[in-house]
Amino acid sequence: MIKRDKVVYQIYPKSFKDSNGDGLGDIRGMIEKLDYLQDLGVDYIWSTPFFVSPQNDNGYDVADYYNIDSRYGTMEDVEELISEAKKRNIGLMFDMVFNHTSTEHEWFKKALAGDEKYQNYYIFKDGTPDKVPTNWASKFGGSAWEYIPHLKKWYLHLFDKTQADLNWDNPEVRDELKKVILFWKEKGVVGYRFDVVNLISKPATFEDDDIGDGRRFYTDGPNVHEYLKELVKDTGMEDMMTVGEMSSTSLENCVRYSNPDEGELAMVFNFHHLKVDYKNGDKWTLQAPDYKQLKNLFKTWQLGIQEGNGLNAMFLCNHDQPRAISRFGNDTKYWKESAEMLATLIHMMQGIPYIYQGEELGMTNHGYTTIEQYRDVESLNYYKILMERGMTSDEALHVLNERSRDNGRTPMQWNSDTYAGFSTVEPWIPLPENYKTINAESEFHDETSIYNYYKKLIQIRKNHRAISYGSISFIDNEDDEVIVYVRECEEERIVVIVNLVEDKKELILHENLDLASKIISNYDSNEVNGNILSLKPYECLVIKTR
Ligand code: TEU
Repeated sequence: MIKRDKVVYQIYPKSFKDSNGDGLGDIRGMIEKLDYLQDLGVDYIWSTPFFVSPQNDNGYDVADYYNIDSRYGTMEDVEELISEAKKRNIGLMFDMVFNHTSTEHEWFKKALAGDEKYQNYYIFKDGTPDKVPTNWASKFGGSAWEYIPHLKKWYLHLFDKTQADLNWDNPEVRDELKKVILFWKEKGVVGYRFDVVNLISKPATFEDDDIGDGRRFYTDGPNVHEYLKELVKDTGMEDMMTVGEMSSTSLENCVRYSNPDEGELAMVFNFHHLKVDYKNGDKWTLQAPDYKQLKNLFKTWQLGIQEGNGLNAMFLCNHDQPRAISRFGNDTKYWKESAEMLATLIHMMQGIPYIYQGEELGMTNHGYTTIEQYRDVESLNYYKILMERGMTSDEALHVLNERSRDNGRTPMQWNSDTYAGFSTVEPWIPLPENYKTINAESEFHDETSIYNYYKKLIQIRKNHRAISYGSISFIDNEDDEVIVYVRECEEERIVVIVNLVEDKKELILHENLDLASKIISNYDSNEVNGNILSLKPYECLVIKTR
């Protein structure tokens, strides 16, 4: 059973710390910063992949699951990272990209060479270049199929064409992937994040999608639960720290994925709350965040997962998302208040909180102004697609500035030195200008910093059973932009009040709150007059009532 007083820190190695002066983050850089993470108080590190890869998708295009890409370091470095982290009571979770491999993987190369055994490791369809098997779209733009003339076959790639989808219906594929899990388990890895794992089970027949982009056919597919149960059982992962990235999933499926009685995963990431600023559900059509929808989604998923005895992985940032403070807060006028409000919202809810590197510092979006600054394959594809749809370059760059995954991939801001202390040379991706003021060194010893606020939140989770193990219920109020929820266990009851926006609010209280029992707030003083709580911009308040 997963201990629920734990917190996970996500590292994107390429942007975390460069130890050898090549402008790329690496594993030795991660080792250098373990003391920082120990001070923050996190219990696990989820590292995104550093396996052998051509880096078309920064490592999510794996060419060898058993070896370390030399850009990041060596196997000895990884073994040292695992052992040094363990000395600091930090467990390592590795990122398993099992929906697809790189087309540079030896399996795919053998398939291209005509080896039918390995062609059945992937999803190939006989055909002619003029007739694509289905009209499905790649999530990175364009068709989800690529034609191989010398084989007279198409292969499926839900992401980039250099990321070929694996055929999970083939037991040989499932056995290969179990061996990968066992290899890293033997090395001391204590958990796994499974990349888009709810996409692994494809339909028996492939047909056009006349109402969508094809995702309804392969998302939470026909055998996904069976395959997950088999993978977990055959590798003994039942009690490990496992989390599934569930793309476009449903609450019902997430209960099944994460209810311990099902024998699948320990917890799930869902993304519905990170689409409230997608107009008509389209990532590349901007709209202001719909806070009413955000509030309702958190309530629905918190209560639904609780009802089903599942477990949410709670997060607002990761390597695929813009920085939450720029997206949902105010990263200038209310930089500190909004960063701390968003952190409180997430960390006081039911589930396991995930901190993405730099989030604890209040790192913001990049503010790029030219396409040459971008690196992400998805962003570069959509720059072209948006202009093909009729946008000017400036209009497309404005959309990228809001939506690009590169917003979360700028180098970690360690100090105000040149290159932010991330590297001694120009990093692989440009830094935002604000690293001179937003950095770990300027916050580490400042008791009032965002960094030290995160430290307090992590300790609150460990010191208050109502937060780690308590139930959750929501107190409805008439304001769509104020969330009030209650965390409760036998020993204590804690009320969490969050003003999601910059407007001041007057909240009618349904009970007396004794500010002397305040646990934390992002403001030094809070104003209660009778049964009215006056909320300042982005004000949050966590208060014990029993
Ligand atoms: O992401 C899945 C995915 O769909 C994300 O790319 C995200 O939902 C999308 O960019 C939103 O537009 C996982 C990894 O986290 C991501 O980094 C990989 O690029 C992707 O899978 C393919 O492995």
